[in-house]
Amino acid sequence: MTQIQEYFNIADAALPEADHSSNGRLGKAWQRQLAAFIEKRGRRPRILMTGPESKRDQSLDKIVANHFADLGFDVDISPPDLAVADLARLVDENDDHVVCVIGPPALLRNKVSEIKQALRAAKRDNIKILVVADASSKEIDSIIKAGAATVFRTEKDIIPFGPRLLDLLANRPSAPRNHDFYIKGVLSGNRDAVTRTITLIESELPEHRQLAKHIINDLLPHAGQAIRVGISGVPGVGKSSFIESFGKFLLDKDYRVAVLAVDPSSSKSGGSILGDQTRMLQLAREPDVLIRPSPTQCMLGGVTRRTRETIIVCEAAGYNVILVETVGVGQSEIAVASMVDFFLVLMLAGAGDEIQGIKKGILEVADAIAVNKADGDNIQKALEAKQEYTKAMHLIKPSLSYWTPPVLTCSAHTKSGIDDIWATILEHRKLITAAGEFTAMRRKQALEWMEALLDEALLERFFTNPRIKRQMAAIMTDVKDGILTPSAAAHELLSLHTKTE
Ligand SMILES: Nc1nc2c(ncn2[C@@H]2O[C@H](COP(=O)(O)OP(=O)(O)OP(=O)(O)O)[C@@H](O)[C@H]2O)c(=O)[nH]1
Ligand SMILES: [Mg+2]
Repeated sequence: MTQIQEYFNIADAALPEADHSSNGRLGKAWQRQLAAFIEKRGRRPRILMTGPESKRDQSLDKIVANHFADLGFDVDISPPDLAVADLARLVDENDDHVVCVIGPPALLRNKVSEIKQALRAAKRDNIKILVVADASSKEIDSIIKAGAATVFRTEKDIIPFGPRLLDLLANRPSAPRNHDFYIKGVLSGNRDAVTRTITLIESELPEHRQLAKHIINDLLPHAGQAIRVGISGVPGVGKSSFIESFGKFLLDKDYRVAVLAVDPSSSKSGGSILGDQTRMLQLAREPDVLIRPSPTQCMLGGVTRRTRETIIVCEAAGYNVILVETVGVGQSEIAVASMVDFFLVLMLAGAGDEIQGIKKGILEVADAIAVNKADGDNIQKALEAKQEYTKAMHLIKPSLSYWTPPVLTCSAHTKSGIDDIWATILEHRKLITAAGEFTAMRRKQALEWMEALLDEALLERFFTNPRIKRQMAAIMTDVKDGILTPSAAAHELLSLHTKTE
């Protein structure tokens, strides 16, 4: 499904000779119900996956997460062994609609019952618990008795269950719609108000967007004090593990840390597996840390607006270091680099740039590079990689005359090098401030923010234009059938947009 189809909710089936292989499993009925859900609530259904043990089968987690993403859900994955009380808090903070527990059947009855109690204690007994377990009928009975709404024997049973899932979703009890509730709450650092404001920012409902816009305007004067750090690198380089160690290091220095995860990867159905929290066990428990993975949804360019606004909210709430994790493949890292003060790129030893899939563009925006996993047998290789990257960085013209991005080594596991990285970030801030360029940098970012808002607003105007909405599917079909050339079609759509009724 293309982004445009998704935006207009045009199923492949609506287009003749469509290739159904990509999302053939999703029935039309499900697509309609999902679209109705999104239209009503302003966002996709969001599910929190968890399990009873640290050694839980992570590959099964991934498979199940993918099934839910295929169904159009946004999927959060909790750290393993998270205390149930923290889990109940996470449900609220991520604004999940439902919980899914995966694991060996023998452990599930107790786990489900504990989660049930914790949700009740958190006044969220409206949240239903789904279970995926290869259980016998007897075990299923006991898991249901313990409080599960339904048990899927295998992950394959989830998709056929489809539309009935929507009946199992519960909303967070609604907050007052008044803007004072949010402003006062955020400014006093109230997590409930902070996370609710972020949900408003992520919502596609016009009334939510309107409210969010006013809130952001009023919070802006209270924001801007934090150190904003972007952390990028290819999947598996250790970004989340690094954030876990780095975040802990910052907490020990009495900083309050907000972690935002921007992940542009989304499945064909538009659902996505959100920056998973499995590697942030310690941080997820800390009261002075806020971790918020953000769904990308379908709105083109939306990531930028939402992340910037979320940064403002976190700063106004008193978080003074903001860490933004983004995958270094695609465009998101460039967007993130333009909204942070310091952009750190993590690298692996023993792999050239090409192998790592890192583009030159990402090195151009890096303020420092850190070769991660410099531990055990890998230390020597990491030091060699450090030399290679140092050479490579000399070929790139630095954006600031007084700052040559250094190449460091670190280990998220042993925590070596973490302090050097923080010292580097502080040094950068000191130099850029001394050069009188810090304010200029933030102003430039404000300009880029305005441009991003403009892009988004223009796209939105176009896509929400009723004439375009009416004609889009037919015009797409004509292009597919070769009746209309792509440029004629684009021209026709644009002229529909500018035409006055
Ligand atoms: N030896 C070693 N392994 C590490 C280190 N940091 C991360 N890892 C391992 O690398 C794997 C990937 O770590 P993540 O933190 O999930 O990596 P990520 O970059 O966040 O991955 P994505 O979110 O999928 O893009 C895990 O198995 C980690 O345990 C490190 O410093 N040393
Ligand atoms: Mg990660």
